[in-house]
Amino acid sequence: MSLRHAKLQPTGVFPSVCSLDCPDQCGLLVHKQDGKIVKIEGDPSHPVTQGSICNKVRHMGERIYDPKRLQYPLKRTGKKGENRFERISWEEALHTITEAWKKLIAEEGAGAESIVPYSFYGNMGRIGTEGMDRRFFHRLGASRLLYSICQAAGTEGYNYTMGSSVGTDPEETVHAKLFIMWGINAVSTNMHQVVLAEKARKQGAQIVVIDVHKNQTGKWADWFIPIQPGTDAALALGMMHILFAEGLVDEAFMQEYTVGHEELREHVRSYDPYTVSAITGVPVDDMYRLARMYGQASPSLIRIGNGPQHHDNGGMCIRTIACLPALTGQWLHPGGGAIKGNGAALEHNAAALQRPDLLAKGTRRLNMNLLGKLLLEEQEPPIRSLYVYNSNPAVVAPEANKVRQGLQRDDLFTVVHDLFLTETALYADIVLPATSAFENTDFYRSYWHHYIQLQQPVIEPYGESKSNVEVFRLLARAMGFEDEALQETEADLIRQALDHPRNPAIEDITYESLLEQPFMKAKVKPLFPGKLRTPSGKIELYSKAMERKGFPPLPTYTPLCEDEALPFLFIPAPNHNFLNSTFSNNEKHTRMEKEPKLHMHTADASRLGIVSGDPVRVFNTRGECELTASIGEDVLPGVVVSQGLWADAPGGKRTVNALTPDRVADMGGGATFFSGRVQVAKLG
Ligand SMILES: Nc1nc2c(c(=O)[nH]1)N[C@H]1C(S)=C(S)[C@@H](COP(=O)(O)OP(=O)(O)OC[C@H]3O[C@@H](n4cnc5c(=O)[nH]c(N)nc54)[C@H](O)[C@@H]3O)O[C@H]1N2
Ligand SMILES: Nc1nc2c(c(=O)[nH]1)N[C@H]1C(S)=C(S)[C@@H](COP(=O)(O)OP(=O)(O)OC[C@H]3O[C@@H](n4cnc5c(=O)[nH]c(N)nc54)[C@H](O)[C@@H]3O)O[C@H]1N2
Ligand code: SF4
Ligand SMILES: [Mo]
Repeated sequence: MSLRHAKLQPTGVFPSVCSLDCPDQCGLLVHKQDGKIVKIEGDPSHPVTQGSICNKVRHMGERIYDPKRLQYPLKRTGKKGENRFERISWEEALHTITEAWKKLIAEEGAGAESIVPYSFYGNMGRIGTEGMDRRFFHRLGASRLLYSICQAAGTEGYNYTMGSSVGTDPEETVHAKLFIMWGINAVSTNMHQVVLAEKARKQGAQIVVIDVHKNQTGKWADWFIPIQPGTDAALALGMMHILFAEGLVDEAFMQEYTVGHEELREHVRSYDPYTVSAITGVPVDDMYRLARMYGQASPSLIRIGNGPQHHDNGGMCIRTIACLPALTGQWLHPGGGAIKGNGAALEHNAAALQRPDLLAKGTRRLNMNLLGKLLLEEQEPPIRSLYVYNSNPAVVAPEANKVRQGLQRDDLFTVVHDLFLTETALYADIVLPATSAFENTDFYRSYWHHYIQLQQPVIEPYGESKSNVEVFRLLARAMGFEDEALQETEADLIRQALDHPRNPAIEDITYESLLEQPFMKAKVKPLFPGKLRTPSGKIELYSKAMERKGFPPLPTYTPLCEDEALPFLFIPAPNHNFLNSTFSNNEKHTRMEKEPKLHMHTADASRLGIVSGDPVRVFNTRGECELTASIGEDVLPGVVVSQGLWADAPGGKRTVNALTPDRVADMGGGATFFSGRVQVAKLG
């Protein structure tokens, strides 16, 4: 089955890849009949995902042909947020946008930096998400964005320890004897890691889950360890204390492959089990049991999730957890070690793809987590235009009320390019219809497994919708930019991106080879023996780089920042049937989720007179939100958890991010979605 010309064939089964922001990046088979997608299933020949896919994508066809999908460009006719638009032509849309931008660029006190692109990974295709778009905005001279909303804090933290986003090959994890799923709701967010762990379990592996919420993943575990939010670094340090004290460390490995193990040994003396238990809420006996389990099982794998790093102290927390496998030498055992992400192993030629040479030196960079504040407070130069694609900030960004207030500004010229009239698009001056990934050419590289995959168009563009790459080519032309780089084809972009002599692991992977086989495995070498990308080339238990930046050089527990003096820490996590806010506008998916719930401990609920099923108001000074109480023992007292980024009309009350702080985390400018405090009251 060749990928070539799939879109020209009305009927057949075509290999494809899931475009969503999910580590699994499944191989798919798209069934087509009379030019339309009739079924989407997993590709059984994909070595990692092996034919199984999640419910979300099994029903993706409904999203592709959803009557609500945008077919034409729109122009706003009512007030911002009012949902009154009229159809316009692409010509008019492009003209309106580029005229507005040309005016801003020429205007004194504005200039090109007054234009701000805002995007994330609604589609993981590299040329559409961090390719032609970057080239265009570099050339335009627009402000740059700090892409910090997802894993920025944890990535910086992990890199201090390990040098880059590299870890265990997930395919090897079937050999592990112990899995610690640390702050990851893998049953929902990384289902194939669960499948692999299940295989290992049949060979005797134990599965431990450390989380603040006994969700599906906690229930699946052999041992669920509830922890106070934001205290995971203390638990990891307590484990190290016991590992050193009981001689459960691999001295030879530390000697050969780490720096700072002697300093660390001294340092963790103060993290005794009693002190750590008081911080984390994990009983002393459980700490001993966990540390001994970890010290004795081999291979053991820590799957590090996003939960612990969406906190004020998230960077340091991940930096700390990432030290554990070095103490026990697990990196030398196939299947052992840790996976936070594997993005760097599959690194492509980002400079060739994004062309930073088109960028003027000193162009400002704005942290996407501060969007609301940036739009509302004075900036130099001011923000006068926002171009949103691959993202839905009115729902996904912290301090949602500020974001929406900012989007209301009459002097802000907003363009949104999306498949749907999202909550954000309701505030746009111009809305552009986007193709789905099945209508595009792009390449995909997982941030978890080691495969690179190609997407060739399977169907024709829906209505007048266009891909990101195509829209940026058109915008470049309408701006009068003559650079060849802004007109190159998808195939050109992919060829340039995959030509990366610095990463020999992908040397055999080219656009041409991917046309013949939809996925190819990068030849990633084991990390050890070998040199890491840390300054010393070794695992840095002691980091001089951190010291220079003003961080403690050794892994350290720092408490969460003071938030409002309210009784509950609020953890608004993702859910099973949406992908961030994607699918929240689809009835099948919302029906499967039933309703947006607030999980609360029985003791807290009875004090507040709340029972399961009660509508509750969750609030703080940032905003409020209305959810349905679900009472039990799945969260600790003092913690409340919601799941899912639910859609909302303006004035609606289901936006959990109305409550989340826009403080930035200790590292990477990261988001602190899970470090805000709230009060809860029964409604009505
Ligand atoms: N079904 C589904 N899959 C998804 C997504 C989705 O929305 N839905 N989103 C995708 C994206 S963009 C990402 S980044 C990943 C995220 O997926 P994960 O890495 O699983 O991250 P989260 O779901 O944000 O949080 C994981 C867990 O951390 C817990 N947690 C919160 N605070 C703490 C803490 O302080 N300590 C500990 N130990 N646990 C804590 C939460 O209760 C939650 O169970 O999933 C991707 N896959
Ligand atoms: N409270 C809370 N907030 C969170 C999180 C949390 O755990 N809790 N998680 C955070 C995390 S980890 C992340 S990654 C962010 C994710 O936030 P976003 O990246 O904004 O993710 P989505 O909500 O899925 O929105 C993606 C949008 O891109 C559109 N899209 C898809 N494909 C294309 C395309 O090819 N072109 C264009 N132009 N548009 C396209 C989709 O239709 C959708 O509207 O949310 C963050 N927000
Ligand atoms: S969302 Fe994740 S699990 Fe579902 S099909 Fe896509 S890659 Fe696979
Ligand atoms: Mo994310």
